[in-house]
Amino acid sequence: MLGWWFRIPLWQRVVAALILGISAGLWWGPGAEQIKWIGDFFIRSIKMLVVPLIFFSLVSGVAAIGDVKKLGKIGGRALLLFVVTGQIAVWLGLLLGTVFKPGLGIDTSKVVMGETPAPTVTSWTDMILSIIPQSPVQTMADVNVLPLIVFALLIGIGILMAKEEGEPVAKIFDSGSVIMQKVTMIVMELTPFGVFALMAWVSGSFGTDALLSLAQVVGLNYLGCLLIIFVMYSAMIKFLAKLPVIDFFRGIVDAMAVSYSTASSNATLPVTMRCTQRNLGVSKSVSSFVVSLGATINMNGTAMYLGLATLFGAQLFGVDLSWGDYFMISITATLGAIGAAGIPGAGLIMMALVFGSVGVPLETIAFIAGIDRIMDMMRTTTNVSGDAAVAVTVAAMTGEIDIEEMKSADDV
Ligand code: DAS
Repeated sequence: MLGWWFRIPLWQRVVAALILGISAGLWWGPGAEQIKWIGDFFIRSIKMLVVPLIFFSLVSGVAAIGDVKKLGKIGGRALLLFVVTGQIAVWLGLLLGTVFKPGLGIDTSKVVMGETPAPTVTSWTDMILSIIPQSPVQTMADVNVLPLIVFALLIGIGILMAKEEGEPVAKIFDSGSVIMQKVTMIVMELTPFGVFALMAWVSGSFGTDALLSLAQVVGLNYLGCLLIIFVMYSAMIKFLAKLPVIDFFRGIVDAMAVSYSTASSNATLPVTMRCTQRNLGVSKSVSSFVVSLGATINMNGTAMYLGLATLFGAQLFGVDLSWGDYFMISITATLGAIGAAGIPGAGLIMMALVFGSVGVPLETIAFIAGIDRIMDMMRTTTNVSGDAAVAVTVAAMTGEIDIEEMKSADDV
């Protein structure tokens, strides 16, 4: 009876759900909140997968790499691409904010100002200590992805170094990884319903009036993200991975749609892994390692946005910024993007870190918090697309990609 439904490629069902959801929300208005639980059900279902999927895939993926030197080669390239693309993203945000000046022309005279925090810089030591899990089990229970990745990496490296004695354990993680991918496929069937409900809630709650009042900063956020996705990542795929750009984007359509509707890199992680492995032929080793790491520390959309938002706040409240401040923003925005968790609203939280580093009033957050979700969706899509782009590029550079396996999205 439902055969016809499953004959439609998932990505087409998801894109249709995205469009129908937005239309339904604009028609229904705030009442669409009543079906938000369907979206929450979907998000909980995929969040359930994050810890076991990362743990089994990453350990199995690292163990499959074969030797620690090769792991270093893959990790080194991935981190270099993360840093370079992150810096380009931050400076793009600063450029857009400087050229278009979105913060001018909004009346802030009635805003009751708290005391603006003195410029601070985040503590490096806390950032470094936070990546070591105190208790691996607690880290899993808290879904603390970065320390979980460190623990899984260490287990994988331990298996590599144990050679034959590590093989029985490697086999357990290999089958665990396959099982988690099958469970992901089952949960993925909920995507069209979750995306429809989430998009109806978002467009019904925010509608057009909230957007119009801050249209310029929303527009610049979308412009910056689209430039990162379709210029920077396309160039990376074309000139570094030397692969067809069209095939890349067709292969990650599902991940882009899920990241846009959930505004969560972590929740999209199972989909990003599936897209890079199944549609783009990236090896499980590179996909599980680079995509997991990327979902946590590679957030170019967030980095660009933090730069743009800081200039928006400085213009809003007449704070003059020097070149030294711009460099400070480029550092703290990068740190903020690395420190931001792959969950909805993470970028909004990190804004306080960047604003504080150059003395921009935190009251700025009050102006943009109301529409942050609309911008977060695009930031997250940019973050996830970047994770996939780096995974494909590193795989192509290290011979860990099977071009024949690269299927069109229709086969998914
Ligand atoms: N929502 C975050 C993510 O999951 C991005 C952000 O808040 O900027 O990537």
